[in-house]
Amino acid sequence: MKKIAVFSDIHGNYQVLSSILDDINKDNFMEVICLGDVVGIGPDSSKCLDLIMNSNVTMLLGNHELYQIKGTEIDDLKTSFVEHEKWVFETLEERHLEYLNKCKLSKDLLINGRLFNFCHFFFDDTKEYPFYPFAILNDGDISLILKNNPVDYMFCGHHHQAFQYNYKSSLFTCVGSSGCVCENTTFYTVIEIDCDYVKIYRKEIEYDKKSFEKRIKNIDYPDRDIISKSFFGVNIK
Ligand SMILES: [Mn+2]
Repeated sequence: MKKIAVFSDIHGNYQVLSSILDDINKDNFMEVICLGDVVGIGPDSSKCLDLIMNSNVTMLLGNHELYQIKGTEIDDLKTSFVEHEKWVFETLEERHLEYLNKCKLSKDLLINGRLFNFCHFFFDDTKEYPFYPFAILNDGDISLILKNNPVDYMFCGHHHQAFQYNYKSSLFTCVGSSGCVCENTTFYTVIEIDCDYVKIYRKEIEYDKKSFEKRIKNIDYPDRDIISKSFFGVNIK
């Protein structure tokens, strides 16, 4: 039996990322894949990227990484979001940008005759600007994408709420955001692959929410108060 671990949308939550990687390291995974959006929103983009860079995680790019290496002009962002992304950029070092420039948009794995595709959100390496701006897609859009990319299993992030969707014989799984969580637990997705079955489930783990709260209360950055409440359930005042 082969096992793959997948997580997405850490969004600067260092405490979540370190808990996930600690838990993953206790087990035996053939591959660990991060579906992007490690940076932005939360307080610790730079620390999170360092942790990813020093692990054996396959890092795929999300829109928030693309804003950093290609510029926010690639999307249709509100002015306040642009200010936020500028602040993220200021926290990054040259080594982070060099690393991100080498990361890919998607990854295919053929295991036991089944084709698995991983990407942040329907990104396509063959197109320069795939699916910009990053609109929320409806079921019809997802069907069309699966029709044009006939894989057995597709895993994405981007939407912070996890969901699954079937199109013909393809199963689409949005793993959801591991970093933007309001409780003191987070999760990652485990894929078990054997000759006669594929099992997909979520592993819930605890994380140090207290330290995260302390951190976000002690740093100021564009949109922090509203982000803190809506993405992490932390009231600043
Ligand atoms: Mn995203």
